[in-house]
Amino acid sequence: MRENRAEKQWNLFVIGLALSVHLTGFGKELTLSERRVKQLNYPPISEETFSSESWSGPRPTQLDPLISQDWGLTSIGFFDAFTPLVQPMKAGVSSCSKDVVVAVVDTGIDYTHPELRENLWVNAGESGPWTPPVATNEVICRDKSCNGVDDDGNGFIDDVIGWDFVNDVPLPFDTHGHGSHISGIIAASAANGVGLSGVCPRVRIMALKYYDSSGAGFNNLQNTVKAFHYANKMGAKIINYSGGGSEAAAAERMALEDSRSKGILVVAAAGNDGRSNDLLPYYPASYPLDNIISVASINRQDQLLPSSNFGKIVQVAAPGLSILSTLPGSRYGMMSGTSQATAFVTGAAALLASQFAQIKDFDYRSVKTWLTQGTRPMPEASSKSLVAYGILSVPGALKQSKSWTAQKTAPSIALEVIKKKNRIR
Ligand SMILES: [Ca+2]
Ligand SMILES: [Ca+2]
Repeated sequence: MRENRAEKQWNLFVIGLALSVHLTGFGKELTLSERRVKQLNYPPISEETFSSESWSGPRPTQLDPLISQDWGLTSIGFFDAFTPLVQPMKAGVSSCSKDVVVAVVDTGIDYTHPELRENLWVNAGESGPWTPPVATNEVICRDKSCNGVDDDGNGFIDDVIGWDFVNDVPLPFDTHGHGSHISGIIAASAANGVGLSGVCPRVRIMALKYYDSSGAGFNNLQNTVKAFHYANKMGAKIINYSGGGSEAAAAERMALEDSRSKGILVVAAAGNDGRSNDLLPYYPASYPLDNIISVASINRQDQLLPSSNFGKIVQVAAPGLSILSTLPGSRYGMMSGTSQATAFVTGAAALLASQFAQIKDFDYRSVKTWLTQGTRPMPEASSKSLVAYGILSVPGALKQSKSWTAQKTAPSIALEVIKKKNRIR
């Protein structure tokens, strides 16, 4: 996802250009960011997004019709912990909490997707009614999310669900697909009658767009660092980063050290070069920071994908081949790689984060310990050199977290119902 680190000079020029446009402005009718969002052809965001309770009213629980096609959920033992139709779950397991904020630093998110729009982080300081300081009859936006004012003073105007660092606009719409796919694996809505389910529905995705394949010349690394700082500042507990490169960068490492000082867990892809990260590091996964957990990818048979990086510096492996998840335009599709594996681990980390009595008790060291100690072994004889621990196991991690009473009651019945109803047409 992040190949063009060497283009710094060009990137600085482009960023300089963008900055001068920013300072010049375009006029008064629309705010600059509104105009740029319009130019980018991003869809508007639903007002319901800002009213946190609007999605959570009573509604019938309905089967997620594609859930049985998501082999990754079976692989990680999802159905041992959840009863898909009722969420939650088994005795002693707390359901995924909306207090857990997961920053997805990626290509953005389709914030209109029916599976994702209910699970967006909403910046409280940039949402809610707003009255202009000078009375006016003009038709202007009277919500903090679109008033052109940096209401929370964090340096970003109208950053209500995250930020697009590629285009420097508030709405991080995903024109690529990758970020929506990752977000769906983590938190796609469960039991809503469409699509599938994320590992941890109801947690809040903070969408931070650092990468855009059409945005050639923009510095992915520089945008990554900005996105990490945003996540650090704005209350993320977990950061999902499914990109990287072979060059270490002091600014990136410092941003992740800051994440560490704020108690944030960083889940990072091991990379898709089919090599050992012990011999040739891959960053940010390989920074020697204890708040990073690095993830390799496996197939249905628990074998490491030939494309997956590996090594003792990689902690765990998770499903990464032909993974079904959400795509922009209310669609679904398959993607492969350590990116997808990373998202499964992030979802599991979010579930573990939800087990704390209060989110302020969240402790990345504990979560990392539960994830690694709760793994199941890889089948290969040489598995010891593939990853340091083993394959992600949600029941194993929950058991480690002590709130899990290893009950094995009836998950197979729920699964059978789903299988019968979900025949592919
Ligand atoms: Ca702001
Ligand atoms: Ca605002």
